[in-house]
Amino acid sequence: MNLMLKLTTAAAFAAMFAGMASAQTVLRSSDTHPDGYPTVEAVKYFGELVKERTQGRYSVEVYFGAQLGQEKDTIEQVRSGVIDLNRVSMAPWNGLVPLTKIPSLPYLFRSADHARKVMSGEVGDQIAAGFPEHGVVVLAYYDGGARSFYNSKKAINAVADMAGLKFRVIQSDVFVDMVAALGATATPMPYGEVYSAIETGVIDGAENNFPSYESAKHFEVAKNYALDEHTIVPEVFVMSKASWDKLTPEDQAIFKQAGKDSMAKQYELWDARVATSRKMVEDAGSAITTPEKQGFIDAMKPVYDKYVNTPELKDLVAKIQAVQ
Ligand code: GTR
Repeated sequence: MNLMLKLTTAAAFAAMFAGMASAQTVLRSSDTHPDGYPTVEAVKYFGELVKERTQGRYSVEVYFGAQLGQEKDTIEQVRSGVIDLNRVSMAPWNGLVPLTKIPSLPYLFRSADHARKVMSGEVGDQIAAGFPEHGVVVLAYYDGGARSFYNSKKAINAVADMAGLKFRVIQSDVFVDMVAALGATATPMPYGEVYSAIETGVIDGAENNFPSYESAKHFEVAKNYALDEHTIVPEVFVMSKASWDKLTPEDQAIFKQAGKDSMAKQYELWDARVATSRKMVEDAGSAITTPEKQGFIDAMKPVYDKYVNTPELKDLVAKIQAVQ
């Protein structure tokens, strides 16, 4: 090799390594769900967009399957900046960000479409505005699907059948009160403990959408699934404010846009997964009932009286209901 060529090669390598050194900030993101679950895949897609649009300066590593802990713990981690990103349900934020209680209310959204429209519009922005003071910035809302009750004891055909049953709920007062209003008992508990709690009879069942009921294998221990569809709680994808504040305004815009773009992707994956999960649990022997819904809706009045208790909150509920 002649000297000139040697020098150019060395310079090229030096530039490459310098580039690599400054290139990648790998952001860590948590999710309770297993690999392949629509929320996990949507965040991976977000990561690809960010990587492409920042020319490789940022990338995202998704720690799925609760590798970094249960939701409540990972919420603390993202708030304090220990992790950069987190995809969780909106319900465990209910105790911190007051407005998140509203989309967690039973029978508020008429359909998945209604929830998607509301959350991607003005109401979604209004709710997102309450997060930064708790250490995070909202990048996206995803579809959390309709949640329904399932149990190991009996088929539920009407509200009266709920009496005396003990259900695990997500760690939120709204959920505890909702179950109490239905005549059952609520036990708040982390998601990862539900399977064995049902198996050992500590609780009779839980409530969730088809993809969670299927992927967490709860269908193996609680075969009676009642399609009461009491809530459609949005999922929320947040970034630690500590990590967000390190981004340039240009990069912040890239992250925001990538979050928005990942929403449509999640919706598409979600719809497909609801259908395959439902089929899977039916094939595995779950008995799905469609209980009389009006009874469930009527029973929720005390929950609305308790949580929609100011003119502002009443306005927000009315605004959500008015979205077509
Ligand atoms: C799922 C949701 C999770 C988690 C879980 C739960 O539907 O996607 O983020 O909140 O429910 O019930 O804990």
